[in-house]
Amino acid sequence: MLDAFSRAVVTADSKTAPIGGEELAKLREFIAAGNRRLDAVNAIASNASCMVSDAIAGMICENQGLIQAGGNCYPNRRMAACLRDGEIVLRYVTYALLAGDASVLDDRCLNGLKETYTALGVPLQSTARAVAIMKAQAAAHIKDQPSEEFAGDKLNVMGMPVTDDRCASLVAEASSYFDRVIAALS
Ligand SMILES: CCC1=C(C)/C(=C/C2=NC(=C\c3[nH]c(/C=C4\NC(=O)[C@H](C)[C@H]4CC)c(C)c3CCC(=O)O)/C(CCC(=O)O)=C2C)NC1=O
Repeated sequence: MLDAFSRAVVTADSKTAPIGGEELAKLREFIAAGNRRLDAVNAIASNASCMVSDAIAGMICENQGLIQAGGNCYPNRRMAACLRDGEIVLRYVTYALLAGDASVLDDRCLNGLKETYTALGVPLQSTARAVAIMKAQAAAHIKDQPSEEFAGDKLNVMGMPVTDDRCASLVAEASSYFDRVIAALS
């Protein structure tokens, strides 16, 4: 498992090169935006259980066969496993965002997941749909702009200090981790 710093070291070492100007500039940027990153991580972590239950509920709403006999979210034991998996995925995406590197997500969550799901008959597309919903939720929470329309009485605005671009680069980075999960299941 790597983070932005150890990644720079491993990359430089593989080229037997010193840490150069470009890598240092990237790390300087990583440090300068460090508090934003922590706020982004906190915005997701603080809303995680609501995000997961909403994403799984949304996925099932769109495909109700999942909770009927023969569906992979039936009976309750499988429903619980599905909710747990949603939580696992979101947790590892949050770790990756904290580290600024996808390796923790790849190594500890995605490695072998598609094979496990295929063996158990867990529908990959439905899982990808739930992950896509979490991606949209995470973007809204990092921007601290969850929509009233979707959140209803569960609306939770963190009240973080807001930058002009509403942390666009962190939104993009978090989105790339969700895309990585979807790609691993495709
Ligand atoms: C740390 C990393 C890690 C991951 C990622 C993980 C996933 C994981 N999900 C599993 C099962 C499962 N996963 C699901 C998930 C779903 N079913 C659906 O229809 C939905 C589309 C979807 C939820 C989004 C279900 C229903 C099972 C149980 C399948 C079964 O036992 O028949 C299993 C098999 C063992 C078990 O049931 O606990 C594993 C290993 N375990 C881990 O340790």
